[in-house]
Amino acid sequence: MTTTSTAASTAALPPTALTERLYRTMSLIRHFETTAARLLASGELNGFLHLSIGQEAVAAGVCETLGEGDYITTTHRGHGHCIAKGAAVEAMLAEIFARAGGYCGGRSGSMHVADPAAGILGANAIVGAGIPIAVGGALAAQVLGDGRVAVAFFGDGAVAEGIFHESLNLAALWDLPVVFVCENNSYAEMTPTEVHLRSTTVSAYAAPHRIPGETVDGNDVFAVYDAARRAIARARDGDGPTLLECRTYRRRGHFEGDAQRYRTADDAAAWELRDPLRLLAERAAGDSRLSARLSSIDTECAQRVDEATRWARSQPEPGAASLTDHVYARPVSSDGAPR
Ligand SMILES: Cc1ncc(C[n+]2csc(CCOP(=O)(O)OP(=O)(O)O)c2C)c(N)n1
Repeated sequence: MTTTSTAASTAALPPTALTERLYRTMSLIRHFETTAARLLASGELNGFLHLSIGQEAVAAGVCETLGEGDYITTTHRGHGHCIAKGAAVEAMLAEIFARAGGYCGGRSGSMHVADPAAGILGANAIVGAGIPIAVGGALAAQVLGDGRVAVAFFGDGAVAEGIFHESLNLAALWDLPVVFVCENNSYAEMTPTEVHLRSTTVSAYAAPHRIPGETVDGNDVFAVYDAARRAIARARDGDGPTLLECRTYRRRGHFEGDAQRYRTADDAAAWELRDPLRLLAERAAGDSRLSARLSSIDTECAQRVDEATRWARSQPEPGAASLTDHVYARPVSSDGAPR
């Protein structure tokens, strides 16, 4: 059973507290990523940055339906998913500053953040590789009967990987409590989705596994939230996995520095009008109190990221003495003693 709903919702706004929470999550992600981009451009940060600017509704809408103990896995473009799942922007920034106070002690950079305490089983730069880890989390939850569910976030590029299909097969066969969330941002690196996939929807891949598949407007945070809520409830009730495709658009390059010759100015302009924060703010425009709240939430998020940046910058580097910490294979001398 595959369904598609792409029209932006025109219904009345959901309760104010939910609207404000969803907006706050999206705004925090947006400020985090625009700040990271600025720091990279100024030369203060090193390494690669893959931003999800324009895609925040997927992270916010899905993670709003999860509890603290639930699991997620994500990709090289995972800042938003981690923040929405509860990662602190302070330790995230310290991580990409390569400081000891970061989530992985400054070793992971932007692409491999993990925080098992918050259920973040890891970002992963190998395309598709997070998907079976979420299936493993779901299997553990089923065996332990602890009521947790797992969400695998991945891009359309991962759908061309064998591991995506193996993971769906196993999860469907064993009715595992996992939701597969394809954040289809219209490109895999420089390749448009329609150039690397024959199917016109990713959700169609649910049918052979006899699980529900749904395509939603990934820029409408309420549409994402509603679909995710149904899928998570199904997983938690023991009814097995769902494949959810959220159609969205990557507004920045594949990585910061990408020349982006593969997109047209018209496409970029059209999607700018459908920016998820903008869409939500426009829907709130008729309610002056709510509009004012959203603006102050925006200011609070900007301030929090500014403070987090100052804190992260002040953290020490890991230090040479910790070089072999967390390294499992160590060099040994000819007599077997550690060197
Ligand atoms: C197994 C594997 N193959 C190729 C790559 C190189 N690569 C990095 S990102 C990427 C595209 C990923 O596209 P998608 O899954 O749609 O995610 P997006 O970047 O759009 O978020 C590719 C091919 C990789 N990291 N891992």
